[in-house]
Amino acid sequence: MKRILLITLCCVFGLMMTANAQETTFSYDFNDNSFDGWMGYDADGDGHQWELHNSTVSGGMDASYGIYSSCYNSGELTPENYIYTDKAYLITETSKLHFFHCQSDLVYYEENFGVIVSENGINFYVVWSKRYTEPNADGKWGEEYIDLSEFAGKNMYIGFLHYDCNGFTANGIRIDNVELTSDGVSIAENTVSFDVYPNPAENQLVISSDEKIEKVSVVAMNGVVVYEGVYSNVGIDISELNAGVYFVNVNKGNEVITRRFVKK
Ligand SMILES: [Ca+2]
Ligand SMILES: [Ca+2]
Repeated sequence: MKRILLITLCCVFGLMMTANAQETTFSYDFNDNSFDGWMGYDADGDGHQWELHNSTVSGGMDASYGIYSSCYNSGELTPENYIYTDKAYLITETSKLHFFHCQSDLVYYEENFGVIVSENGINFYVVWSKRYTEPNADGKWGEEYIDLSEFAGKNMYIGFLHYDCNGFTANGIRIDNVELTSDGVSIAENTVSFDVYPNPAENQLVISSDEKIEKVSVVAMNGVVVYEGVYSNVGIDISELNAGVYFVNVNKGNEVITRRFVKK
């Protein structure tokens, strides 16, 4: 009964969102401990879904929240857990889904998960999947860029599926810092000679450019502007920022060019 209700809700949502679904990018670090922008579906019906965690074993990659789906919870589970955007995004020829992933246990590591897409928010297709055959080294996260260009011109719901694994050999999968990028919108084209270094950076972020930079801003993944001002050649002091992914925006005429960096 629950399942039927959820699918009906998705239908309504899908129709509502089609009319104004023209956004081409998003980014989520989940550090606000919120599923805003996402929907979940417990297809195996065991009551366990994707959750927000911030513990050292099941939390996000930046010592804060990430999303987590378990294979074990007081007993072995066989998850089929969906999480996906609550609206469809317009996919372009350059659209990529960028994210990080890590197993929650170095012994029970045999997770299987995939990237899913759907045109209607009901029928999802796995466009990429990964089965861990060995754990990521302790503390290291895998990083993926999934090419979505085959869906260019379509509005797609995008998400993750944790499936085809169990609590006898796996414990849970962690995902964090999920972004949909599309060149020319969120990530500038590579022809522009402008870059930031070092990357990752800890204290000082330097911008290299063949033109004088006038105005610069640094934006966190949740959209909050953490620095705005004129740029001096010594760089931007980022020592007070929390660890995570940020974007540097530089104004060039009427254009805003963006680069991404990681704060250690
Ligand atoms: Ca996070
Ligand atoms: Ca489940």
